[in-house]
Amino acid sequence: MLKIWGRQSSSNVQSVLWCLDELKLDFERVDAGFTYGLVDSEEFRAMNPNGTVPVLRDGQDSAIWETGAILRYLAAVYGGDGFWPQEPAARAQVDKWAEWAKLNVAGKFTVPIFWQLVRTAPSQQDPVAIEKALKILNKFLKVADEQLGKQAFLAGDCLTLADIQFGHCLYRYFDMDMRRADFVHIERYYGQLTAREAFQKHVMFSYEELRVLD
Ligand SMILES: N[C@@H](CCC(=O)N[C@@H](CS)C(=O)NCC(=O)O)C(=O)O
Repeated sequence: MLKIWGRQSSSNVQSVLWCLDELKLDFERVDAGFTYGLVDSEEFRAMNPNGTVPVLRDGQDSAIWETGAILRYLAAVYGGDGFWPQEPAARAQVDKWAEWAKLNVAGKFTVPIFWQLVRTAPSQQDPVAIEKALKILNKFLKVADEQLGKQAFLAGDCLTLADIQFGHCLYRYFDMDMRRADFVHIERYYGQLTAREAFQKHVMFSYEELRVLD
């Protein structure tokens, strides 16, 4: 059976759990990281020398780490052609959006915005830096908004791996107490994602255990 290590409050873990569930795969999850520990143990470091989550094992000797690699592995082995096309040119159309979302949306949202607003005590937050980070994020969200104005999902008419890499950030983006620009197509898309059981179960998960207070 597929086995994944990682706490449910990790956005990277959430994207893998969401993917596993969309692909209707059975898996076992082991809590790890943050207050759940385990990541500094010898056994865990033998699987992932970085001590980060998620980590996936699918029967092989070597575990897989790096969220993008795990997602691509699951998509290639268990995903259908709509989710992750076999043909390289068609696959690249999905992959470019997946890579783009990981770098430009998850990357420009998680640490500069989510960490500032949730994982930093209010007295230590830097509103100028947050404002600047939002401006940068909005530049990329505008690209997604335009794309989603043309089609239902980021890379076409059905859910693909690109939506997992992009969409998993949106629960926190819409749930957090912050200023949001008016992106009507992203709002429509987010509404669609929140209707999916797998998204509700794995992505719409409380992040309160991460909150730092004064
Ligand atoms: N580039 C890695 C980053 C992994 C990462 O930093 N994971 C965070 C959780 S989102 C982590 O392990 N944090 C330490 C912890 O939870 O103890 C990936 O995409 O998988």
